[in-house]
Parts: sequence; structure tokens; C-alpha cells
Amino acid sequence: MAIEQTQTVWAATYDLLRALQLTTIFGNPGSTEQPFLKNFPADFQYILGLQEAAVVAMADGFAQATRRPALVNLHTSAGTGNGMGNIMTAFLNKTPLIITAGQQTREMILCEPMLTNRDETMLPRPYVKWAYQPTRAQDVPGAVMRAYALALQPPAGPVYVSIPLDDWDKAALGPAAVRSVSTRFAPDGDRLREFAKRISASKRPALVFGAEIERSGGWDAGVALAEKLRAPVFHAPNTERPSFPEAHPLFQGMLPIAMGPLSDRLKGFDLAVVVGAPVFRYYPYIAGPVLPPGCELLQITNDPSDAAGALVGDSLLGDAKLTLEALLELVDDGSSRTPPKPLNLQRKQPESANSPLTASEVYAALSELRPENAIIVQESPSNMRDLATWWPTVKPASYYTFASGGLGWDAPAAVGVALAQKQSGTGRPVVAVIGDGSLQYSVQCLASAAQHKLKIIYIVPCNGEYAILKEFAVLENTPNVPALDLPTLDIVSTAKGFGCAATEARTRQEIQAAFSKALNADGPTVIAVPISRKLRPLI
Ligand SMILES: Cc1ncc(C[n+]2csc(CCOP(=O)(O)OP(=O)(O)O)c2C)c(N)n1
Ligand SMILES: [Mg+2]
Repeated sequence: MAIEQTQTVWAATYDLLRALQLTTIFGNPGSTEQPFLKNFPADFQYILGLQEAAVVAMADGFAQATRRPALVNLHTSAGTGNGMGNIMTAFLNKTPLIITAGQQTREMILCEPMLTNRDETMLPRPYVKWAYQPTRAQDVPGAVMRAYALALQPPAGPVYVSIPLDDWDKAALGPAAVRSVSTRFAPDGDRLREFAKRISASKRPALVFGAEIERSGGWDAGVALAEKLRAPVFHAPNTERPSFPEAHPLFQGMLPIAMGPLSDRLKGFDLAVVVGAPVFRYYPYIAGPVLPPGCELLQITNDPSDAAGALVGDSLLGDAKLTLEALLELVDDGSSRTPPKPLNLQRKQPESANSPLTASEVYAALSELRPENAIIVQESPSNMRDLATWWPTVKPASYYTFASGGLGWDAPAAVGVALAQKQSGTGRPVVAVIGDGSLQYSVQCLASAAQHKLKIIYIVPCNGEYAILKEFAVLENTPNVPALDLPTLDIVSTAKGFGCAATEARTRQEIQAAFSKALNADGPTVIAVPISRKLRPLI
């Protein structure tokens, strides 16, 4: 068949990407990628990031917001290295990213010319599900198909395919096989019934909801189960996606992020049912048992590694939505249980405003203008609790943050989330709340936001310091750590330099005026808000 014989690896791969609807490519080009990018097809869109950390996180945000895998193209070893922190984060976020990277020509790899990606499959490990360089040029499309299939299946995650630059013009074997794979699996029936029995028998169960619920589309099923059981619901510690409405009367806040306080918080419960989260994602070490005496634990997850890694309890493998829906049918009605007292959040403001404002005052001012359809992206370590107090998440797909704590993810992820809104025409604005320190790690994303005129409002609480690390220093008793102050940052100039509208806002009125203007702007705005430097306890 003449057509098949003359089709190149390049053409076969683009046809495959088209068939898989991977037509938005996030990247930063180099000479090892140009043979792939040449004659860039008109039905594809290339989203340029000026540094690969930004590229990877933009793709991650886009994949999460579209609930589809995303395609990334990195520049050989150096680009992979720059992207590595956010590849790690994508792995923990369980985001399906198909990462391709250029590689030197096969003709020369042996003598390691410039741009060689040495031990190319080792570099991204252990934070990819698969790393591969095809042994023959003809295997490139098949490797991309395999990468896609693996990235998508639970637990989803990034995969990495290194492609030598001379592969693209070689003759393909023919059109690539286009395959589909499943993205969820149902739990084992017997074990599910056993779990349902134990939940029904519990006098005082606590539900602990993690990001897999939101990702699986299980938000409503989670609410229905909690209401049927009349059980309090906690966010899993350090969860990256709220999976339960934070204004619901059964909502009890996020579990503490350290062992001792977490087990204290569960005192009095005889069963913790953790759905869609690790057991548990701690941050500082504060000694204590994993669970209080008398409390058992059940875990439901689609991730065998999280199931194996749980410190206590029994696990059931299954998709969060499918499992919650099945449990809803099987558990006994819990209307005899006493519902918990609703959270009593402190939403008081001082009689006269502080100067500079506290973060709490800033979020209070913003919340008055909160568009009902806004999406929050958050990387503001020392004041994220204030944000949650004033701007509770009440709907799915409305809040994103990272699962890793590796700074430099959220500012670019906001670009991907906003691009997804633009492509699908939702009109939803993205409000990215990013600390003045955090913004610096992949600040180049601001250029991508400006270039694509994305509806993002960056709120940058400026304390001129790494406040959370100062709070950590108190907790850990590590005085006199150097380098926790950031005295020279000029966020407004930085933002303008990348092409964004930018302004400083110091008072309630200035904040509200700037925010209103930004909501109506045709492109991103960065609002730098000086905030008080008063430290608070970390836990
Ligand atoms: C890539 C990376 N480098 C360093 C750190 C350590 N770190 C954790 S929080 C933090 C400070 C964040 O500062 P900022 O964004 O200004 O927030 P604030 O604590 O002031 O609210 C740092 C440096 C990290 N988490 N990730
Ligand atoms: Mg700061």
C-alpha cells in the first residue's frame, strides 16, 4: 500500500495525536524538538512556556480542568531537568501527562554530543509511570500510544517518551493503532459488602474525603453518602482537590497535617472511612498514634501504592465515584445518629482596618465580590486557611492546588486552568492566590497568561518573607535560619515586564476596585497586596 509506505513517523504520530484529541501541546522548543515541530499543523495549538517548570504545570492545570490527558514537549535533558519539580508534582497529583522530549540524533548519541539526554529513561524517574526511548524510529507512534494508555489508567500520572531528532523523517510502519482504555474500575463486590457492613455497624463514623473523589466525578455521591450516614466529613490532610462542599453542615474542616493532632481530632470516632486519599499525607512531625484508641480505619482508593502504604486499616481498591455510589445503596440509613455541630468559622473583622491589612482582611474584602463561577488556584502557604474561611469551596472543579508542596506549580497551573476555560468557553474567571515567594519559582507563566489573554486574576499577598518557614522554625525550634526574608521583590514591575496588567492595592477599597476592574479586563491582572507579617502557630 503506497500511502502507508510513504507516511513518515512524523505524519503517523500527528495523526495519532489528532485521533487522541491531543492537539494542544505545551512546550518550550529547542533544536532537538524542531524536527517534531516543523510544519506545525494548523489544527494544533502550541502553548509556549518560557521555562519548563511553567510548561509542565500549565499542562497539568489544563489536564485537570479539562479532565483529559495533556501533551507536553520538553527540550532533552536540560528541559526535563527544569520541568522535574513539577513532573514530581504531576505524579502526586495523579495527572495524566504525556511528556515527550527531544533527544540528539541516533547517529551521534554514542559520542555524547551537546544536547544528549544521557540515560534518558533514568532522568525523570521515579516520578513517571513509564520512561522509554523507542529502540527504532518506527516505534515512536506505538510508544506514544502506549504512553497515553498508561498515563490514563488508574492511578493516572505522567509518562515520558524520549525521541531522537532523526526519527521523525523515517518511514512509518503505517498508521498507528488508535486504542482506548478504561479510566476507572469497580470495587470487588464481596469486599465492598464487608466494608458497607462495617460502616453500617459503626456508632460514630468519620468520613475523610480526598482528591480522588473530585477527580472521579464523585462529589454528589460523596455528599449523598455523608447525608445518608449522617456522618461528619473531613478533608483529607493536605488534599489537593476539595471533594465536599465546605459550607455543608456536615463539613468539619481539614484534618490536621501532623500525626498527633490528627489522631486527637479523631478521638471519639470508632471508624474513619478514608475515600480517595493516602493514609495520611502529613507535613510536620508531631509524634502521636496514627489513630486514637478504639478507632478503626477503612480506606478506598484506586491506587495500589496508596493502599499498600497506609499505616493502618483495611483497604479496598476501586474508583471513588463507583465505590461511593455502590456504598450508598448498601449502607444502612444513619438517621439515628446525632449529626455533628456545624463548623463555627471565625469570620470577624476588626473595627478599624489593620495597616498593612492581615491576609484575613484581604480575603474578606475579596469574598464580597466573589463571582459565583470563579475558580481558585492556591499556593499561599501561610494564609491558605484564611482563604478557605472567607472563600469556601462549594462546588466541584472550583479549587486546585498541588499535592506535593513543591513551589512553582500553582501560578502556571492557573494558566492551564484558564486556558481550558477559554477553549471551552465557560467564561469562568480564575483567581490565583500565590504567595510573593511562591510566585518566583515559575514566574515566566505570566507571559503565557498575557499572550493568550487569559482571564486570571493573580492575588499576591506580599509579606516580603517566607512566612510559613518562619512559623515552621518556631514549631521545630530552629532559630536563626538565614534567608527567610525577601526584601527586594517588586511584584508589579515583574508582572508588567511579562505583559500583564498589574497594580498594588493596600486597602479594602483599593483591593475591591482593582479586583472589579480585573474581572472585566481582557487578559490577566496581577494584584500585589501588602499584608501584615505577624506570625501564627503552624498547626
Ligand atoms: C521548590 C520549593 N523550594 C522550596 C520550598 C520550601 N518552602 C516552603 S514554603 C516556602 C515559602 C513560601 O513563601 P511565600 O510564597 O511568600 O508564602 P508565605 O509563607 O509568605 O505565605 C518555601 C521557600 C518548597 N516548598 N518548594
Ligand atoms: Mg511570603
